[in-house]
Amino acid sequence: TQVFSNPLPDTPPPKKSCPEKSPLLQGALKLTFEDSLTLKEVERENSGVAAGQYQPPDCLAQQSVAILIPHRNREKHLLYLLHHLHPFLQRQQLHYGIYVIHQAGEVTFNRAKLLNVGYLEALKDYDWDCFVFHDVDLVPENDNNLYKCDQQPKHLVVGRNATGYKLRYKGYFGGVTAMTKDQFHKVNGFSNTYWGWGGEDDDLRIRVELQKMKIIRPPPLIARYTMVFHKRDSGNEINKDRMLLLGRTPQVWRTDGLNTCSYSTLSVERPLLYINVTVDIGKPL
Ligand code: UD2
Ligand code: MN
Repeated sequence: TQVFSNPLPDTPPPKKSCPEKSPLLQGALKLTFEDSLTLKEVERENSGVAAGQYQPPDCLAQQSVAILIPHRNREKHLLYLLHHLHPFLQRQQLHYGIYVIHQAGEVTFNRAKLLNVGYLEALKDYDWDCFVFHDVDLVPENDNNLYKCDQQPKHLVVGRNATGYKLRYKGYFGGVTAMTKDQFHKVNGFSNTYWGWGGEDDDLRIRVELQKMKIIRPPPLIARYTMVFHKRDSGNEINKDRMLLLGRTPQVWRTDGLNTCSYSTLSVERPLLYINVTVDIGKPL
């Protein structure tokens, strides 16, 4: 008789919290951009990911993080990003989900509105602690650049290859940023009114400052990215109204943002490595 046997042999022991600093981090990484890379290969490399989500196998992640990627017509960039980001986030011992928010149709691109949609849609899946707003073409070069949220909104791109790894200007808040659910909610998200290239990142900075929050950044040697080379996309022409819009932000932020983000979700697909939300976000007024 097995007097000392566990009465519930199938229940795994409760997991301990993951450590403050992951033992898996490697620091500076060697990035590769092979022309021949395929989605099948990236799927094979990431067998621990299911339906776009991952949990560390032996500890409880400190944060649950939704990565939101605005996208249209950049399939190759998405592949490179998935290839690098999955192992990067796994080494950080995060519970994460990767959302690709795909703008349907040919109307002018609207990065900021897509990110609002991503936030709203991701919260339908899970009560994420932290949101990382992520350009599809930026690949992090150092895994000490933690995709976790802090007490203040965080800007993760101090420098990138094309700009000599220097902050482009004081207050720059583009590329990759991390905000908690509450921080993003407090600023009413992004503006929905920036169609085409530029301005939407500065608008978010203004919203953050209006709430007396302060943008923080990791050290420059860590917050480094490679941007895959690209030209300006067609359908994302420079937004000539951006300066005008930026002047109005203090007056309009309460009535332009998450609370007025109207869209129709055309599909939500869950291939292995990401959640693909295809959305009709309408057109400029
Ligand atoms: C800068 C900012 C970016 C944003 C943009 C102005 C950096 C590193 N990035 O990027 O965050 O503020 O200026 O809007 O400073 N996209 C598509 N398909 C398109 C067009 C855009 O997927 O047809 C997405 C994609 O995720 C891309 C992002 O929008 O990375 C920003 O567009 P970009 O890469 O053309 O702009 P860029 O590099 O000047
Ligand atoms: Mn870019």
